[in-house]
Amino acid sequence: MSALKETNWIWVDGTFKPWSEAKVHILTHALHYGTGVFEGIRAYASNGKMYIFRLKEHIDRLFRSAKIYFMDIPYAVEELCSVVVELIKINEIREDCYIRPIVFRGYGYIGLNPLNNPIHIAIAVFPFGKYLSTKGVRCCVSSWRRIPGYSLPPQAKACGNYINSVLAKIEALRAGYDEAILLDDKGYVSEGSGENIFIVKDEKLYTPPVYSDILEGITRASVIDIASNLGYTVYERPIARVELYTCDEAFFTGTAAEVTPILEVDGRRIGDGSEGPITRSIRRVFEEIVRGRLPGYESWLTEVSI
Ligand code: PPE
Repeated sequence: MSALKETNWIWVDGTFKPWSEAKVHILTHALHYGTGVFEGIRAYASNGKMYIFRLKEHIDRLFRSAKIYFMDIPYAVEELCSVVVELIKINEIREDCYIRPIVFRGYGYIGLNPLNNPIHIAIAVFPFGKYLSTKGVRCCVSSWRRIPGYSLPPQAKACGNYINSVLAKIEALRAGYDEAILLDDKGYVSEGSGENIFIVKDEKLYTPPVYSDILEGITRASVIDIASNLGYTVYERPIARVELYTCDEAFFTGTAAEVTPILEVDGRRIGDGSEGPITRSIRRVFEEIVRGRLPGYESWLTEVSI
């Protein structure tokens, strides 16, 4: 992820605050114990408008993540969706951007019982370009396993979960790779540090199931629909590590990563080492959809006039 590009306003607990005033206390519970949940959403500039991709689905997931940790969000889904639209407008965003809602336990009590600490909610919006190289990425299988659901539920997009991703990401970068692929506790492929993964074999798609301790990605769900609409069969089933070495194509999906080809895993080239044809066709359709250029997918987009 690139350096932050500042905008004017961040919404905090019901009011729009100047970017530089959106701050927390050092003894904020979430800072010490990871007791927050968040979302990552993209909006795309196209046709003189902004299109927010699957806004309601992301806000719904924020509520599900919060519920797991007994955090009551004192707003309705629709209210938060309206705040996101308003933020794009008042910040006069006219380029591709990223939207980061976060719900977290604040200041008041120290110690592991979070329940007495206030719940805060904030949403920031900022210009955002590519997350991973568009040409594709070289990956390694991480020595760190994906956190198992019996220790931390990976289906909650919780702040604390990401310290697992951070270890894997640092390891991959220091070893000269672009991204890490984490296995689940049984040794099956789980996901990237911040992306879901798909492989292609004999023109069929495979992606790890929820019980491989993945975050149930919204891009993943979208790509399953897109691939099916293109006539491909998609299987959700456990994927063995070596299938990464022998598949015809592989790619990551995620809000930040969008559809990113995987060119190499642990030194083995995937296919001929460049983006595969099925990955390319799915990626192109995805890129048309998010910019409001493909009829039939309007329900995935929230249009904002700018
Ligand atoms: N798995 C993980 C662990 C993950 O963090 C993400 C999103 C996904 C899968 C894909 O989910 P979805 O965005 O709903 O398709 N990661 C977000 C945060 C990345 C970051 O660096 O921060 C994202 O892509 O916005």
